[in-house]
Amino acid sequence: MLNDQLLEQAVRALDHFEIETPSWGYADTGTRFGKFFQEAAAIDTADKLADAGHVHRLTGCCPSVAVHVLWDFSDASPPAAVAEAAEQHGVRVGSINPNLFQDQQYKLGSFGSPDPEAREAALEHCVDSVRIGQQVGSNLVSLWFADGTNYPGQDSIRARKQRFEKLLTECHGALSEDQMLLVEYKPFEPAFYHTDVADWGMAYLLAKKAGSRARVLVDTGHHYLAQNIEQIVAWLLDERMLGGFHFNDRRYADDDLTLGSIDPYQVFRIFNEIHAYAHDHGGPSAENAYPEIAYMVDQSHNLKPKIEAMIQTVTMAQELYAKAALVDRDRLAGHQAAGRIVDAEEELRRAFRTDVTPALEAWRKGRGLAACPLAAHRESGYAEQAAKDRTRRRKELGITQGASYA
Ligand code: AOS
Ligand code: ZN
Ligand code: ZN
Ligand code: ZN
Repeated sequence: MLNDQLLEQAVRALDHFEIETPSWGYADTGTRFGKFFQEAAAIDTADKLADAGHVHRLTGCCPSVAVHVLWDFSDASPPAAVAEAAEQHGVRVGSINPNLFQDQQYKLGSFGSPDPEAREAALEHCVDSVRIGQQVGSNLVSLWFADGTNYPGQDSIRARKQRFEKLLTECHGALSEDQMLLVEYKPFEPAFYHTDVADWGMAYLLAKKAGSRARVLVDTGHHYLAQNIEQIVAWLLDERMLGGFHFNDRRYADDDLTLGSIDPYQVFRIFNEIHAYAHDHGGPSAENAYPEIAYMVDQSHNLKPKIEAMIQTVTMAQELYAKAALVDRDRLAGHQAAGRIVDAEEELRRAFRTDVTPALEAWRKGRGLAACPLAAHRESGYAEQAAKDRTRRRKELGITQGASYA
């Protein structure tokens, strides 16, 4: 049950919890087998920012938008214009995501490629991305590498590691003082024999070697099924190397389903580690004890309506974050010290079971927001209007659905 004190505790936790939504989550995406188009899907960067602004207006906790250098910037859409469009829609540009996987020259990899020209192009693109960040006032550059090999013997695993060390350090050297570099790991796909940055340990090592402003990015979908993600989070927190998250859920691997749709308890356990860390570093009311973590969504909704899927994910994240804030840390510590295993686990389960809806509603009310962002979105008619406008614009521009124009 949520008594007044717990309600207050949950509401306070939400105050510092901001979630970045990705520009690519608003456009037509699919799987490698095909795309199913949505009339309301964003056509260009301006549409994506408008949709992100709409999500932020409804949820009150998504003030920034992750952008993709290749998909969101062009001559027609330079950094200054993107930043301005974001501002117009009530959001700001968040993490900058270079694209090191689509160009033909990256067939054998980017930072890890045996081809010096490909490596040079990759580094140049990353340094350009760092500069874009500086131009738009974003302090996060987020790196994900598709690099790896498909067959045993294809390339030297150690040589590739060394190439990564060198280029990441060079990329780090381009950062300004307030910029951070995030290094994301993924066990497989698109490389299927070995992936250069395959797990948190490799990302940790590379980030450490790159420089003092590099951290590890944990994408919740990038683990083998049996892996204990909250342990990874706990270790990275303890080493002060946790830079951020990419939220999504999965039944198998990188399925990019909406957060908590398959296993909400997993997400709760991750948040539990973050609240526990903050508690140990300043007590329950010390808000500045929370480490700086970039909470970002990385999902590709090819069947669910895009904005609805985003709102579901954001509100699910808030719900689970609030629940995890309800764990009684002192009581838990007592159970742990005395070896009361069942009571310790029950402390977590009690928090997980608690219905935090009144806390979410109170938090939203305090900000003049509707109690249920999803219902408010449906009532707004935004998606229907976007479908109409964007269908008309596609006709006028003579472009086919699914194409994305920056
Ligand atoms: C790919 O699997 C990673 O999750 C990336 O973080 C992300 O999907 C990509 O950078 C989007 O372009
Ligand atoms: Zn990701
Ligand atoms: Zn992924
Ligand atoms: Zn994913």
